[in-house]
Amino acid sequence: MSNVTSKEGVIRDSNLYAHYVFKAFDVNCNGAISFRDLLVTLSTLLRGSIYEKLRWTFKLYDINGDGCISRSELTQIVQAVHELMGRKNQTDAARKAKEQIDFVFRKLDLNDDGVVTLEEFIESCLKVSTQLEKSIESCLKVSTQNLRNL
Ligand SMILES: [Ca+2]
Ligand SMILES: [Ca+2]
Repeated sequence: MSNVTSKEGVIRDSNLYAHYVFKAFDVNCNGAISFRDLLVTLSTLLRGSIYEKLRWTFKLYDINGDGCISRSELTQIVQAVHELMGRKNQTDAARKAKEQIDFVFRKLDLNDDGVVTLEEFIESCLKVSTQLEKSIESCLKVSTQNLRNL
């Protein structure tokens, strides 16, 4: 079995996000992505229910796999994304990252206990997607009405 991260010894910053995604693909957590892992993950992402997709995303964010997302885990993911996008200005990036983390945490941590559980994650994400669906629906309604009026 090959382990991409341990072979290289140090995980370089630009590879951080890839490292987290790798971990989320590694279904049985043995340090390698087998063909089966790939199939399971792809079918979840492509054909899975909204719950399955959210569960996968939750797993990506729950870096130490203890069943909840801590502020420091979210910080690591957000920083990895910023590094991926090649943000040069460190102070600016750190400030932006902190703002995003505070915002997301306020939305996700429903009982305000400092960690986000899978239940909280799914509940708040579903709320956001329902709002999004509603606004898309109303946009569609408006445009169909406009078409009828033509
Ligand atoms: Ca965790
Ligand atoms: Ca909580």
